[in-house]
Amino acid sequence: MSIREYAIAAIPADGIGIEMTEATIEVLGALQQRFSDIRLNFEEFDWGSDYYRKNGSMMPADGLKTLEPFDAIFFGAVGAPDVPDHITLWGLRLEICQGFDQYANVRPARVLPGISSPLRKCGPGDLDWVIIRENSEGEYSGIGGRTHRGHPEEVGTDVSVFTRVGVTRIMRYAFQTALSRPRKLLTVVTKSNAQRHGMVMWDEIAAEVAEEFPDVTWDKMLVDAMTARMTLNPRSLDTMVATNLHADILSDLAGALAGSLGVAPTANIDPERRYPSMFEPIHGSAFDITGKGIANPVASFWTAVEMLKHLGEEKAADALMRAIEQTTWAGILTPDVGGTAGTADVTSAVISALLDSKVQRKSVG
Ligand code: GGG
Repeated sequence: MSIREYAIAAIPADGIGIEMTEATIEVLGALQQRFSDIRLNFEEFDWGSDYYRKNGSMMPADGLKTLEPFDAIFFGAVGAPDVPDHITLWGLRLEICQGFDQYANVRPARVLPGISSPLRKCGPGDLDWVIIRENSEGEYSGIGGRTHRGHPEEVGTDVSVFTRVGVTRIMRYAFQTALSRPRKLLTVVTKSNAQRHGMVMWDEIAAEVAEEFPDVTWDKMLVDAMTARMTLNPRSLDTMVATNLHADILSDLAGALAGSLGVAPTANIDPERRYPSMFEPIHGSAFDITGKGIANPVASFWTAVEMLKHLGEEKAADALMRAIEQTTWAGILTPDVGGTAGTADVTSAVISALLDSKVQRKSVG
């Protein structure tokens, strides 16, 4: 039997990110018992807010160089009550996403079996979306500044930068994603009524790229109207593409409508595979519940599914997703999705489902 080995850099970082990453590595250990031809070699890095308090930066200056040889990066969460959010975000997560040009941020959202959406009459199958977030520019270009600090005439600017290269490549990725899904449906989200330069360019580039994908049905929405459509008519949507900021906001809404941010995964992808891609749950560090043993590990486990798919391990990815669905379907749920189970209960249940081949054969939902 030939063994496929992968080097994975784990960066648990802050708050519940640490507990979630630990639980995920445990589950991936069980996965390797079941799929003995896969070996995931984790190396853990202690970067994050604690590292910042000791060293004055969220990661070492040569952090990207250290990460570059890995096959993938598994990330927990960033954010700490005593460190400004822009320092934690820019110093670690964005440093990696932008440094490795992970320009496609893929955010699936689905109502899992056994989990209730806050929307009336919205069960599994009624909300099954993929949000593609442009992940390298736009509102997160980092360009801007402040002047006359503390004076009445103080000015603060954040400049959104949209490039033809950046928009075209994310648009192609989004059309490709839509094409790969059964409904072949894409909604392009902008705010081109108010933002009359970069967003109008988005609309134009969407129309150009659409010509390359005649089998994809697509439409356009303004981001404000999109929030209403997601809430009132979830079945009308499938794949969506939006700017860095718009998609960040829409995907929090998507996670909540699917039951909880505790079940929402994400993948920061370099589609050209020049650099390692990074996988993380959408949720942040959740300091209010850190250390209480009640955080929902499903987002992190589903994130591992996305990582396995990216590594080409489709069979293992499917097996893990089925084990997660078997667990939610059985009602083993943390409090954020209406249950009384703890992180450890959900973790053990997913491991049992993974290792029980009878469960694997049963279809769920
Ligand atoms: N695991 C995701 C995470 O830690 N996110 C922290 C955060 O503040 N993200 C904001 C953003 O990516 O725009």
